Amino acid sequence: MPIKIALAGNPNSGKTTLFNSLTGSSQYVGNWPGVTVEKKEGRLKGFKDVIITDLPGIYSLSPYTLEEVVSRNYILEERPDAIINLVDASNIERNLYLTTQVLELGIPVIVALNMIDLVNRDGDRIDADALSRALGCRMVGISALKEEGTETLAEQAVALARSGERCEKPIVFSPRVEMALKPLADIASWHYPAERVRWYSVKLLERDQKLLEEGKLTGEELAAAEEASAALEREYDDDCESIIANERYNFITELVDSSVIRGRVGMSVSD
Ligand code: BGO
Repeated sequence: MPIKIALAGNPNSGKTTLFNSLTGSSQYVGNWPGVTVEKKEGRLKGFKDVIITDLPGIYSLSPYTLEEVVSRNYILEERPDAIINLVDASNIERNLYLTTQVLELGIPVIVALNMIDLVNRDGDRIDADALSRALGCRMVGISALKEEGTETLAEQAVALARSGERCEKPIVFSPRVEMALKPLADIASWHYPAERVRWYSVKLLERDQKLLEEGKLTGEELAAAEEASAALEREYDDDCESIIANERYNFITELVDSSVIRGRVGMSVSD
């Protein structure tokens, strides 16, 4: 069985550039089943038995756009051996939003901080070790355009896929949200393998339509999940999807503040 590695990232994060660099001429292009979204796969250069699948560019793993649905279905159903999450390091704050979700899927993840050449050009510095510790996953700085760091990324991604080593889940949410997630994790653990419980408990709290449509949960479990979401919403006077999104952004803001050193005072890394 070949090793499967998926490439996930925001639109414009450099996925096409990286995919071309990693696979060279061994690419095949088709469509994802049933939809007119392009599917690209290729063999990783230098590795006979490793297939890279380029997922559509996405900002989130919500079930709202075709690209999001295609990406999450592939990850949840095909279970790649590892995910390379490509992050535009010159726009790190926005890109890490997807990262916090990818890390919940229970699949080994390596984050590739792309466009490091732009970050360096601007005199900014990213403390990748601090980011890696806080996110609980491996991290490699690369420039897909200049093909710098891409060999190291490929080697580390393959090693990760072979080892099956899953990341430690980062502490993203507040104690109150964690409290709401606890009974949902108990419910999810009846239906899903342990490594996927985090993903499904967050999705249950958000009343994710695709998950509810799966029809795996009993009426009693659905009622308990609804009560957990409704209680949190009453306290926050906000809907669960927004509560979760806000907490992700708060976590990322703090993380970026403590791990990105700006070369030009008053400028953000993306300027
Ligand atoms: C244009 N460094 C730099 N500096 N740029 C990069 C890097 C990197 O490491 N990686 C990618 N880019 P895609 P998605 C462009 O096309 O791979 C650039 O959507 C231009 N085009 O070259 O397409 C890459 O697949 C005119 O830039 O991303 C591309 O994820 C002027 O990031 C862009 C300037 O890369 C998006 C840039 C006509």
